[in-house]
Amino acid sequence: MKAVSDDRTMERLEKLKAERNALVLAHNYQIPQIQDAADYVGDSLELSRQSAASDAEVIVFCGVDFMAETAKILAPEKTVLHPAPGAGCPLAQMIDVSDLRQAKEAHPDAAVVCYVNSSAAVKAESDVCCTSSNAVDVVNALEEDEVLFVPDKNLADWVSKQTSKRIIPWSGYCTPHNGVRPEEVTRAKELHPDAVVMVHPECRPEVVAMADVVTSTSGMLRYAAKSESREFIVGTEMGLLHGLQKQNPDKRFYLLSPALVCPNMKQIATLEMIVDCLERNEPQVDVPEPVRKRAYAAVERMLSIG
Ligand code: CIZ
Repeated sequence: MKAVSDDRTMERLEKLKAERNALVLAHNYQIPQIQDAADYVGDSLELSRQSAASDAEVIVFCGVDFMAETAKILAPEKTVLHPAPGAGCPLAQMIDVSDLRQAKEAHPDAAVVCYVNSSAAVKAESDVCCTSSNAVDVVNALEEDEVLFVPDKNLADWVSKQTSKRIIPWSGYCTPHNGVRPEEVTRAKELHPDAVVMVHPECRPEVVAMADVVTSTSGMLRYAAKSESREFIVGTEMGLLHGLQKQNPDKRFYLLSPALVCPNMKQIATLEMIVDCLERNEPQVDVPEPVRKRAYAAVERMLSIG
């Protein structure tokens, strides 16, 4: 049941949004209350594109830090607010610019492809960015036969199985996705024998090999909507279950593993946090212009590939 205080907070939020010409964006992994209050819910790239396309002056980005940074990279003229500035992405933190520069020196002929789960500084040091839904297309569109793929080793493995190019993986991983074990897939299939198993390519290769569908969060939403199946085992962060269930009330969704919880995504824990950052006009996301321009080039190149 919704509390009266929730309604009051929503009223304050709507008033502030109108006064500030603000848009609230929430990632698919946010808690249900934040997803329901947002103007748009989606994956990081969809949301960043949304922020660039909108005529809002202020964007409140509910997600982890690299996502809010990507919005700022694509929409530098806007004020981008991040209600939980301490909400980082451990995967993005598994690579830094000096390590990447060293790897580039060790592989001078390789193109550098960075997953969107990376800092603006790492994007700026890369040739092109990718998401989990376009990684194979991005890699195949490059002239180079060798690709330094950073920072997710599991996504790199997934891509390497679908390209003839030599993929040099980084060693990073997403803790919740990498935490799913093959035995959990076996058990979930026993419990729900008619369910389709959908997993994110950030899962380990052994888990990916057992899935029926391997795709991004938005890919899972699209797949579940058009599929004739009534039941799905979901191998991505638990926040996506809210969107899946909301869009498909007649279908059933089961979380593959209790490991699939990202504590950083849950740092935006109340609507008040969004109201508060709009009232204070902070914390603001800042990306230094020289870094932003180079990171923008890597993102733009990905967008031109499609
Ligand atoms: O790019 C995103 O939003 C992430 C982290 C995952 C996905 O598959 O949407």
